[in-house]
Amino acid sequence: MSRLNEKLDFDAIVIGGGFSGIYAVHRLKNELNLEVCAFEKGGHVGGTWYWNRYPGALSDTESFVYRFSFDKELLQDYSWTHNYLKQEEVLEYLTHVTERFNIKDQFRLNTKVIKVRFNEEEYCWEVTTNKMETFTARFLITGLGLLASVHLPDIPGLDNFKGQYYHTARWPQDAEYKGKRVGVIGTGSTGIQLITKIAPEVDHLTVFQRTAQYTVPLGYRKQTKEEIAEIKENYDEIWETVRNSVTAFGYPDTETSALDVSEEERERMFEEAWSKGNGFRFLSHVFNDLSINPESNEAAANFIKKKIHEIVKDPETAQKLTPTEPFARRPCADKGYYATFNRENVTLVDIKENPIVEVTEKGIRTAEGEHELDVIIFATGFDAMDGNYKKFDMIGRNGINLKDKWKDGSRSYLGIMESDFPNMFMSRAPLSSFTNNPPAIESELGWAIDLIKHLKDNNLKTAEPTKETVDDWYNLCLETSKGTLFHKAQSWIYGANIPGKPFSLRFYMGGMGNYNKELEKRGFKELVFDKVPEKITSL
Ligand code: FAD
Ligand code: NA7
Repeated sequence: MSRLNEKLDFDAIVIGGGFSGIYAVHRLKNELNLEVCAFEKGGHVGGTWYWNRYPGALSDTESFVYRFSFDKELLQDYSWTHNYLKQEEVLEYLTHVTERFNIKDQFRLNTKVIKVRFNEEEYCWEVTTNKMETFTARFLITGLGLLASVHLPDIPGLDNFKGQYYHTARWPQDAEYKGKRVGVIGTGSTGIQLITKIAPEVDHLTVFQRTAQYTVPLGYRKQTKEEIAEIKENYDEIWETVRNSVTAFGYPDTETSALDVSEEERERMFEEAWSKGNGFRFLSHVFNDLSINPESNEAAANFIKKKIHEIVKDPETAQKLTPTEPFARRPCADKGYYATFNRENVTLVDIKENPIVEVTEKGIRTAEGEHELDVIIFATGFDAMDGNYKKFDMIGRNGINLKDKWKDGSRSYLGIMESDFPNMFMSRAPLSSFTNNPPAIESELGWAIDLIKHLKDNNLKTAEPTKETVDDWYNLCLETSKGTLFHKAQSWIYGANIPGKPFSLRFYMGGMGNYNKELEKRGFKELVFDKVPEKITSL
């Protein structure tokens, strides 16, 4: 392996050991032959699937496309048993990938990056870790995670609680909750999985719900060997569909609007989607306009509301579980969430009507009284997309700190680069595509790694977008999001879940197919190469 610049410690430094970090290290090391080092603050690779070990943690992308597509043999050799993957199965898969492609040793675990700085004189990144070591590299790849910066709400009195409390994304292996009085705060995708799983295992479960959720059945089931063999035979076609579709979930797109069909036919199609399962299929692949046309959206929302009232026996509980927002968050899917509220040992507390006042020694006190608990579980989500980018100093040209640059809303070029941050390539960052993640990671980092190859082959030192191209990308993202209803829901997609966070667009909503077309159309022609630092030009 020959180094690009002998003065530097590495050719490339990668931060993060999830899907993104693993993909980046593999391609940089094994295809570009670069010397690579990766830092991961966790004790194992896996990212999301290392941290989120809560009971019931499961992918809601189907198994056949919640994986890398870059290696045909890997696709054929590695298998699965059910149509969705449990947390430990994704973790095993990612561990296998690092071993199979001989990249395990590149990851320095339990090592947190606490500062990065672009050195304009040496055209390199300096990366400092919590071990107070600083390393240099020409390229920096940040796979810090889009849903990885934990959000633990600031509820008064938490320190006084005599029981245990856990956040789902920091779930300890020895967590004790079985047979206990458990309170869960949060009913997003995670809360829905957790609540359904633990309700039969605990003495009593109190669910503190702020916003009622739409969720459809997941349709979790075992897949036969024949079904899996058929998928494997057709993988080329499947990935073609994935890369050209809206959601990249492996389902074909549809041209039919919910308003193109009669009411009876619409109900029949919703019913069919309900029985097949999957939130993304329900939202985006039965009709093409549920997330853009208020009337179509309302038809879908009403269908789910009707289901809630059919499933939940107590009308008051059913009413509390009925959403009032449009059906416009990241869709949830479940294994019997609404029916869980028919259990004798489950209580629903609507904290919009009856707010949490404080955590006491014994439990949670709401405006209407105290709920005694042994365990409190926070399923309260993440400071999504840019949370981890603001946790440490990331210094680009002229001392510009990324958190200052992003203080009114985060920006990027293609979801991958930012002006003033040459040779820094982000994965799943603000203004990347709102899709199934592994194919998006392969698209974004695929483009970035091709660019690194281009720099290497042409003896170029740096590439970066201008502020104008970053603004253009933001404007295109705004344009593509205009029709959608996602801004009508107070979710992490716009940053509404974090107090004080600017409400702003954080995704390219044009779909995977169009995103890939943008990458192809633009290539590298909008970038500036080997920009001379301002200090030198002004001499
Ligand atoms: P992550 O897997 O989040 O990895 C980022 C890593 O960076 C982390 O391990 C973190 O420790 C590390 N890191 C961050 N900052 C630093 C630092 N300063 N120094 C060192 N290390 C650092 N997506 C789907 O498409 N389908 C699904 O079904 C799905 N299910 C999900 C279920 C849950 C419970 C959650 C939380 C997310 C889910 N997601 C799903 C989103 C999921 O995050 C992505 O699919 C994918 O795993 C992201 O991979 P990543 O490598 O980009 O980020
Ligand atoms: P989400 O979807 O952000 O859900 C978090 C939940 O926690 C949601 O119900 C929130 O209510 C609730 N929440 C957040 N803060 C508070 C406070 N302060 N008080 C009460 N309730 C609160 O996170 P998830 O982990 O479920 O899912 C995130 C993604 O990760 C998901 O899309 C999957 O891909 C995995 P709110 O709705 O904001 O009123």
